[in-house]
Amino acid sequence: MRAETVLVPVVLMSVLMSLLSTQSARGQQFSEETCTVQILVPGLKGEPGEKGEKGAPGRPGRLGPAGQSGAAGIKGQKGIMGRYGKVGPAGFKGIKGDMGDPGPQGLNGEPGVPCECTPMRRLIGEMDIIVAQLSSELKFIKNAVAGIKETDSKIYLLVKEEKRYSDAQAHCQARGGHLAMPKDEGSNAAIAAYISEAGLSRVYIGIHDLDREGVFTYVDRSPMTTFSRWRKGEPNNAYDEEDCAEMLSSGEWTDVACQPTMYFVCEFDKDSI
Ligand SMILES: [Ca+2]
Ligand SMILES: [Ca+2]
Repeated sequence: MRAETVLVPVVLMSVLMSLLSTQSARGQQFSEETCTVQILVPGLKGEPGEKGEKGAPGRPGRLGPAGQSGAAGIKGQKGIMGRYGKVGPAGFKGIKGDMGDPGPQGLNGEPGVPCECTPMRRLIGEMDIIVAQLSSELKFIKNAVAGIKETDSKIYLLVKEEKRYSDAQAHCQARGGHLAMPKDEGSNAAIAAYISEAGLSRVYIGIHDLDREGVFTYVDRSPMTTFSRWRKGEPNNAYDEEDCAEMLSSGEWTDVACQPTMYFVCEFDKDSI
């Protein structure tokens, strides 16, 4: 290569010189000098160089294609038994089986003693009465649980059982009280509110003139003094038969007959409970 690079300008110079000499000789008849052409021959091949150092590692090649599936392996040994599964849901109840055959007849019993029926009947009758009383007590307690009304010194209980006046008073007395006796505005208002809140219009209260017509007293026979809430035109002893009293939801009193049944209000002293 280096020999060729050096040779090119030499060739160009030779050709140029040749042309100039040809130009200057134009006019003359063919120059006595003939054109000369130099022929360049490359040198001999040099000795091989020393071996170079080892190059840097090449870049990783591309990902090769997936290999073919391997042959099936040999079947493994049987595994150990797994754990118990969870308990399943309860099954449906089965249908009732057929009734069994009747058993053999039993032996005859011992002869009975003669029946003393009269005392037994009396005992049963007494038990019936006790059961009835207990039922009545239970009803009373249910009423009491349903709600009572109280002032500083009294407890009032509205009994939602329709009774005649005398039976109502007996009912209250059997439980340590008596029909309500409003003796001042506070107690009268409390009873009236009780009636009104219960959605009732009238109840028996403990006032009557059974002992002496026209002279009303409280059911415990205490006299009426300064307080009263008679409705206008009452008491009027209508039909000459009104000896008991009721309270309206307004708190007013009227005298009424004692035989009709209606709800009533019992009164209990807090001191005696
Ligand atoms: Ca009367
Ligand atoms: Ca009346």
